[in-house]
Amino acid sequence: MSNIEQTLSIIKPDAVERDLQDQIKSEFLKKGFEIIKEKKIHISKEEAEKFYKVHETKPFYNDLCNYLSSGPIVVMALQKRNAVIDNRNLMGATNPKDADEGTLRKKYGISIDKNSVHGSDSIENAKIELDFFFKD
Ligand code: IDP
Ligand code: MG
Repeated sequence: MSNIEQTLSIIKPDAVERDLQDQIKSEFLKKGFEIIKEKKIHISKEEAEKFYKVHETKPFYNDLCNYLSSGPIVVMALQKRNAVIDNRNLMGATNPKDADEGTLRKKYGISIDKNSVHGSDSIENAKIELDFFFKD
């Protein structure tokens, strides 16, 4: 099988603040993801604006960037077959209210903005987002 992929996962400030990172990481491992790279960081508002640039025209952009830079986050490169889509499925819908039972956002998310995890939405964006945090 050659469709081994890597995707970017972020454990967002609301989850780090509640000390959920080990629990969330164990959920990834249980589903067969390998955590290839990992770091805990606290990004600036400017970095958050760069990361979320695709959303710059959205009404929630400013709040989103304030939020992602509001506290420490854990960024990870996750690897498995079909990592991008499998991670999106494990995360669940953007709004925890709409997320299916058993998904990370259903279990841990508080609200549409404090939804505990980020995951790349395509193979192409996964490469861009992994480079953003791990290229050095
Ligand atoms: P995703 O994280 O499920 O890929 P996106 O549409 O890419 O969702 O939005 C990025 C992030 O912006 C979401 O995870 C969420 O935290 C926040 N967000 C999305 N839509 C809204 C909204 O309507 N109000 C407030 N925050 C939002
Ligand atoms: Mg997205």
